[in-house]
Amino acid sequence: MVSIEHEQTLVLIKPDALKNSLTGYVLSQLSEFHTGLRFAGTKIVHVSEMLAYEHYAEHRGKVFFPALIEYIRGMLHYPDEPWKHRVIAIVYQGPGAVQKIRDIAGPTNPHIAREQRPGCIRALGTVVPLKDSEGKVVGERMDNLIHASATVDEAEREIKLWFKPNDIPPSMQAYPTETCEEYFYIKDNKLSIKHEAGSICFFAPGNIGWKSDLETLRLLSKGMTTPYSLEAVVAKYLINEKEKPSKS
Ligand code: 3AN
Repeated sequence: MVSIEHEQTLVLIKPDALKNSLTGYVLSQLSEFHTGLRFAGTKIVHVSEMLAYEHYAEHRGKVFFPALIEYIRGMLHYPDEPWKHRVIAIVYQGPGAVQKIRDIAGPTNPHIAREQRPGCIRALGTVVPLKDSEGKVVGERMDNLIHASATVDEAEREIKLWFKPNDIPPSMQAYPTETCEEYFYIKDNKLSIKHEAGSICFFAPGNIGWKSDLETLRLLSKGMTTPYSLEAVVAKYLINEKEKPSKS
C-alpha cells in the first residue's frame, strides 16, 4: 500500500486531445501549481491492440468496446495518418493524486461534464452516436480527451500496465520491484523461457521488473493460473516495438 503522500495515478492524453491541440491546456490544468502533483513518468505510446484490450478489459463485450479500442488507438481521429496514432501517458505523484485528477478531469460523459462541472477538462469533449449496419443508434462513444485512474487500486493496475519500473525514477517507484534472474521470451502471444527464432526477449537476468509481473510470469511458465494475464505483463514491453514478422 502506497502512502497517501506518494499516491500515484495514470493519465492518458487521448487522440482527440492531441488532434485538437489541447495537450498544453491539459498539462497546464494538471500542473504542480494547480494540483501539487509531480511528474513521475511520461511517454509517447503507439497503443497496440493488446495494450488497449488490457487497459479497457472491464468493458470487453459491451456495445461500445470496439469503438473504444479504435478511439484509444487513434484510428478514429487519424484514419489516414497511422504515424499519428499515439497517446501521451503520464504518471503523476503526490497527496490525493487519484481524486485530485479525477476532479479536474470531470464526469466520463462530456455532456454531463458540461452540465454538472463546467470548466472541467472533459467538458470540452464530445459524444458520438454508434450505429449498427442498418443505421440504428445502438450506443455512444465518449471522446472525453483524457483518461484518469478511478481508484488507487486501478491506478496501480494501470501504471504497471503502461510503465516498466525503470520508466520511473527509482525514488518515485511506488510498487514493489524485483531483479529478474531468468529469461522470458514472447512469440505469437506465447510465453517461453527458451529462445527460438522470431521470439522477443523481454526479461533477462539483471532486469528490474514489477514483483507482481515476475510472480505472474513464473506461474504462467509452469502452466499455473494467475490473477493477471500474460498480456497485462507483456504489453508494456512491446510498447513502441516495431512489429516483427514472425519466423518459424
Ligand atoms: P472513466 O474514464 O471516467 O474512468 P470508465 O473507466 O468507466 O470511465 O470507462 C472508460 C472509458 O470507456 C470512458 N472514458 C469512455 O470513453 C468509455 N465508456 C464508459 N462507459 C461508457 C458508456 N456507457 N458508453 C460509451 N462509452 C463508455
